[in-house]
Amino acid sequence: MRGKFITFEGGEGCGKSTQILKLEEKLRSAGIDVIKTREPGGTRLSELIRGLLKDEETDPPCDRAELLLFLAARAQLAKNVIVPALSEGKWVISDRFSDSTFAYQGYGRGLDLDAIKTANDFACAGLRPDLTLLLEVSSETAEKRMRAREAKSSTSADRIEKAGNEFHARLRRGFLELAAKEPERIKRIDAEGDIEEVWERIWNYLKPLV
Ligand code: Z5A
Repeated sequence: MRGKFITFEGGEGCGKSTQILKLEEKLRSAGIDVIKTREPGGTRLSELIRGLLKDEETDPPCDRAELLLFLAARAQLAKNVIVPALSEGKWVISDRFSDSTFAYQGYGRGLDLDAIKTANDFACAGLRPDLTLLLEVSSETAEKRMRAREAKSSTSADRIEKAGNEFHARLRRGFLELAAKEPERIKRIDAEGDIEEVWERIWNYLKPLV
């Protein structure tokens, strides 16, 4: 039986990576064979592309090049990791997938949404998540979490994180429009509150599937 493909989406600092770790642990303890991955990334080539996308030293990609790099990373991940795992009955949970491209490159950068859809369908051969959890926090909460993390790990904001408030506001609105178009697949999760509170809300959606 085909496994389930679950993706987590949202703006930076919404807490996806933290909640994905909890889900991975929970699924394993329920005896489910699960693979956790992230986008861009998840294969050697896709991780190299991730490095290019985040690099600030060389010439930054123009908007179309950025889109194509995200899609190249996804094509490799979908073909070599996600599709084989699902067909072996494994569950795959991914930190971001196609909805991020519509939100960031479509609503954020302003690239044509129909063109993105065509290119994205080609890149991942029509692979779509069974369920997407969209984690929502206010921009103030996201900012606070990002600053706390930077202070803890002495990292600084990358090229996309530094794209400006207007860009981030557009992509947040984009995620909401995507959720409104596909309410069956994309579930909006209130991600305000502490880690355990958010986890409870997520688990409520997933418990019946498990
Ligand atoms: N991108 C794109 O443009 N197009 C695409 O097609 C794709 C991606 C696939 C990937 O960056 C970038 O690529 C991203 C979108 C773009 N751009 N940006 N900017 P990434 O993978 O490096 O990072 P990210 O996906 O944006 O996520 P993140 O910044 O790592 O944040 P997060 O995963 O949502 O949050 P977190 O790491 O779980 O939590 C952040 C901090 O908050 C951390 O210190 C936690 O301990 C803390 N935290 C988490 N939850 C809580 C709660 N509930 N309370 C308090 N503190 C919390």
